[in-house]
Amino acid sequence: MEVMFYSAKGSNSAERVEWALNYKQIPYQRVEVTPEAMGSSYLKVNPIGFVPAIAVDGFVLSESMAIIEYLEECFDGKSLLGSTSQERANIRRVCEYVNSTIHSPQNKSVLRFFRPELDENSKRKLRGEWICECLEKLKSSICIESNYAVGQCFSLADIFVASIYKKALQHGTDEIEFFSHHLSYLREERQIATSEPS
Ligand SMILES: N[C@@H](CCC(=O)N[C@@H](CS)C(=O)NCC(=O)O)C(=O)O
Repeated sequence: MEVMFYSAKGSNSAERVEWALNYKQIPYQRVEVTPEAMGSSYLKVNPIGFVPAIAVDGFVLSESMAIIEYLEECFDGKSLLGSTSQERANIRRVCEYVNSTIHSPQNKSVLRFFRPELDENSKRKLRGEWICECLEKLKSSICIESNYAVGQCFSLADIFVASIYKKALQHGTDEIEFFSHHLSYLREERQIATSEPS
């Protein structure tokens, strides 16, 4: 199957999909969407104008969670969604929290809409603080059975949590020991480390 992967520099949601593609060893062609294309030519791919999107043999799909669930169904390779119904539900719980509650409010366009008075530095600071405040609340319900976020295996929950934590650090926040430890743990395992987008 031919997979086109539409991404943009610094996109946290696209990083999740790229990590999943790499981990599952699915070959793909990466298309870099420029800021100019995002509001013009790229709208033919995703009319909402957000990355990521993929096209699999011409079937176009956006939304990182939907994309990764589709990859899980259509491609062989290691599962990222656990092995029992409870594990899958728990993984989706964590991903949903990261995707909806943490990521969405700190999206550039959202802040531009709600807080147009803020300069770029203030927005960056606010974004980092929001991510950290939410991550603090997540701590008590992940990494319970092992150092992985859910259960005893690497999953999509690890990808979502590690990626959003890295975004907080990029915004200049102080490290949170719990999440730095989680990230280091993932990076100790070769297949996970090599699949993490740089
Ligand atoms: N829920 C979407 C979120 C996608 C999203 O927010 N993408 C960001 C980059 S991480 C974007 O394209 N933002 C453009 C903008 O805010 O104008 C997903 O999971 O794919």
